[in-house]
Amino acid sequence: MYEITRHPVSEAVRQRAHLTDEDYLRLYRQSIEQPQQFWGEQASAFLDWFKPWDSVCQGVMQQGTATWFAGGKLNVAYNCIDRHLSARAEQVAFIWEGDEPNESKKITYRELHDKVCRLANLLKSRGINKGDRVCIYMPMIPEAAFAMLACARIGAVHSVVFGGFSPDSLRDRILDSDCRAVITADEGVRGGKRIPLKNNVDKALSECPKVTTVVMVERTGAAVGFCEGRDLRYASALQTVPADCPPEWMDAEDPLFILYTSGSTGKPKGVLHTTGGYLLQVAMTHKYIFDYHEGDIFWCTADVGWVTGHSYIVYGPLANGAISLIFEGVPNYPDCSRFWQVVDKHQVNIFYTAPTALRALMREGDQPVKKTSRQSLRLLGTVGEPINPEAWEWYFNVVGQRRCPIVDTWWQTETGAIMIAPLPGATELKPGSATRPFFGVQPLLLDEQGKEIEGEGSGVLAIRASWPSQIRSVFGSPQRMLETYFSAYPGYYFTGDGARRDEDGYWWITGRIDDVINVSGHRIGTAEVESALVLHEAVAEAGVVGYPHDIKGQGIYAFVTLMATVQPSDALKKELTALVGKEIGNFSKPDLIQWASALPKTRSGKIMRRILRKIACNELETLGDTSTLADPSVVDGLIEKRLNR
Ligand code: 6R9
Repeated sequence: MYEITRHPVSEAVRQRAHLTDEDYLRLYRQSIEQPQQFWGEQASAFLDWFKPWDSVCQGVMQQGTATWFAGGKLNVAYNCIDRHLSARAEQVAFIWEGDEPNESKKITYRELHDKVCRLANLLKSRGINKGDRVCIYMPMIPEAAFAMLACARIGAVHSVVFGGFSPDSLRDRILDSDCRAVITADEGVRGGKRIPLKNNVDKALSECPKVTTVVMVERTGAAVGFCEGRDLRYASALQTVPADCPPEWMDAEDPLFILYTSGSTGKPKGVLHTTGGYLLQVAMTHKYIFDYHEGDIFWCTADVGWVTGHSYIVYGPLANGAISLIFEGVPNYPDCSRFWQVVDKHQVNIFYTAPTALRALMREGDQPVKKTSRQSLRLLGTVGEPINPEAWEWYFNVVGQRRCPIVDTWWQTETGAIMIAPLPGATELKPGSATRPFFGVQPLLLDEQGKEIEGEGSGVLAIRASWPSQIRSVFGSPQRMLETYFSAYPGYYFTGDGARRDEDGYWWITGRIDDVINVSGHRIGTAEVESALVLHEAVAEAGVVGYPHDIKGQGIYAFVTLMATVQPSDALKKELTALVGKEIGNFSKPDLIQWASALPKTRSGKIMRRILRKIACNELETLGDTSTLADPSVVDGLIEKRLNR
């Protein structure tokens, strides 16, 4: 067992922080005991409203009817841009650092306003109106954020699809949310490689007849297909529309965006977020958890294709008038000093990344870090998966020079904003623990029967009551939201994560307990990978599970049964790996493929993933009861040929 060292709040951090421990305890109590008053006050303090709300919070979470600030009118782009213009028109909103170290630029709030208004007008001129869906498939360039804000300005609902997704995945998402327009780039650039985004869009759109507009940013100038009448070149098209675009006043409960995420069953779900509650919670968590102060330079390394990029590159920081850094590249290009060189170059104060990146960099030793200064850093954050205490201590000691508190932030696409995390000026840190709940968040532990576990213990992590930025629906299927999140443990929101609460009431998230694998912070449903594998004519059946991986957190382990007439070969393994890449995206390719003469099944024919998981994790002592299997001898064969020992 790794000895956990406690890290008390240092005097310097406490002095500067917005909130002390007394503040936290007082405000947390108020947020639970008088939520209407608490959130009403916060909503007035953090956001500008065109019209006040009728009620702060109404409805019943577990029936899918919770609303926040209903009747209130506001606009997200107005709150993120226009209202800052009087005081900070010339202040930088975004710093962009390109893939190559010699490429960067700054965008002021005034420029941001101009770009967003023009793009909004361009979308309107193409018949995109309030409530219409727009797909954004972009590399990490400022135009990705402009596109999101332009949609928000006119009340269009954006659906950002991560640029690593394949044409087929892109097509499925465009069709599921019935998008009318796509905003993309000719190519993306990442780690010195090109990503053919426009070609992917063209492939996807061959089966999406309702998309009548494609706006293409020219990132590299590559020769790509161009469909007259449908496609527009971003830079020249923006010149044809006016720079003035009044914001559409939205109800607090009008949709803001859809973001697809993987679950244990079925195809990815379009998680729907709305306007007022979402913006409030991302703004508040950004200010208090990252202890953001005026003028601080904030860098979240996530991609805007994931929820972390939505909430902490774009919406949270801009709602607070912050300076937010957008990075196009990767941690190890041109070399593994890049993150820290960017920190020095732009004098970053707050840095937020994923444990998988830290583990990969840690393996390269301290030298690439130590050759940089990092004196500007004041606070560090992590998100996406559990952080092991060793990586935490390395982050703290080497990267942060023992000066910077680390905020380990637990949350999900469905929660919209951070739910469990320390407040830097208030919370004593324990490496590996996300510590305590944010205001208004009531986590609890349940046992397998759904009974609440009091005090110390381990179980299923659930949430008791609604919070402002919670998921409102699964796009197109409100019923699916109820089934996925509110039926497993009636009365509560079910997170899909396991957790432990320690003697101090601190929360330790132990990872997914459902059939979701977390690979380098990317959520992947085992069912999605299995569906991709069985598309191959040589494959009879596939069972996919996660196993511990030193760098990625979890790797993907596929057990594959071939058709009787097919001979296994390494060439076939390569084909299967490529097929998954093509069907979903390269980030979901299996790390290990084991040929299986058969899969362990119950007598009713269900694959026993529990047993596959034990074999993949090399945990043979705890294999459990195999007597209920249709053919228990199958297991011995799989154990004998297992690939992870
Ligand atoms: C924000 C984001 C959500 C899943 C979540 C959990 C894991 C996220 C974590 C963490 C331990 C943390 N997760 N943050 N596990 N400690 N600080 O990542 O959203 O992509 O939807 O993933 O990620 O398993 O359920 P999303």
